[in-house]
Amino acid sequence: MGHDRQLTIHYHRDFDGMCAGAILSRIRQDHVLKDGREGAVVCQSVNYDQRKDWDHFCEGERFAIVDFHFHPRAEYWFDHHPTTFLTPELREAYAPSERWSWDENSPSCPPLILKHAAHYWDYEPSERFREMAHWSDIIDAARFESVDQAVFGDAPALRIMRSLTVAPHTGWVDELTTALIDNDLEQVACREDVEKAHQRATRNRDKALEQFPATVQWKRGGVILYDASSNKIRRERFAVFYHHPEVFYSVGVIPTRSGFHMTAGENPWNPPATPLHVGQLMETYGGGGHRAVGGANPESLEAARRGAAEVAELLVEHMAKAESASRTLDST
Ligand SMILES: [Mn+2]
Repeated sequence: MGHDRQLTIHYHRDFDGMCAGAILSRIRQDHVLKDGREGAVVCQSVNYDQRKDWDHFCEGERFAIVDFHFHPRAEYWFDHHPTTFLTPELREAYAPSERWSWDENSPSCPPLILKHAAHYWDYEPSERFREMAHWSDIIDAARFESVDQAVFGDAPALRIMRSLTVAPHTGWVDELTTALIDNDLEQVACREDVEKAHQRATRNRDKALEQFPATVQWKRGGVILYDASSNKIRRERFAVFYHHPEVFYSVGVIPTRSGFHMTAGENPWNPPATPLHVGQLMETYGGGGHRAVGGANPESLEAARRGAAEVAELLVEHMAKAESASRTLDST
């Protein structure tokens, strides 16, 4: 049945996806090689462009997918994204099994693989895999203890995360993921190429922090609006909350490879007392997201700017209403 053929583990190219790929790779090698059915296991990142021809994804090959969309031909599949099913038919095709698991309540992918492996394959995770799961939850769900940790954190996981923003070539994440199969985060973070990339990334971060204030359009009622669409500036995801820790919401415009993106989110370190569902708000603009963070990709820069400004105004209104409601409650 061709079981001697190579199994390719396709993983989402971000920190938790890489850890998920490495962990599944190690588990398969440890626990399935024993029964002699498994050939080599290789980790290869997958990207959003590959969704276009999803039906024919890796046709005729043996593959697994982690931290990315469900595929019915995947030999193993693990994900935590609520948006994992590309069609209702694909949703129908999924049922939890010994080889597939989906848990949209998991903050990241590695913990759900470890849980699954303990349950089905009697797998006892090593300390280094527990460490990867721990940091994956923090990084993927933006559960940093402070904005300082998010921006300046120096733990090995955070150094790797930051180095990914300046990957020297496309195959690099595969190299790091392969290294994580047999090494801990500290060992991978101390690789010369990771250290070099990390130094470059921190210089970019410092520049981004410096350039952020000039992008601010206005700040009012606990909401800040910025326009970081210029291709002449560096961007840092949490620069807005580093400079403006007192705001409840940020709304901005940023460039992407395929146009402009409007993004809105709660301040994770100063969340609003009565939050609005930001993802639902973004559905009006053809986008989506979670309660705390969402985005959309309007057709033009102008539309993105207009949309962002509208969303920001709506959030100001919401905050004002929420505040007057709580004042009314206080006085009764
Ligand atoms: Mn991911």
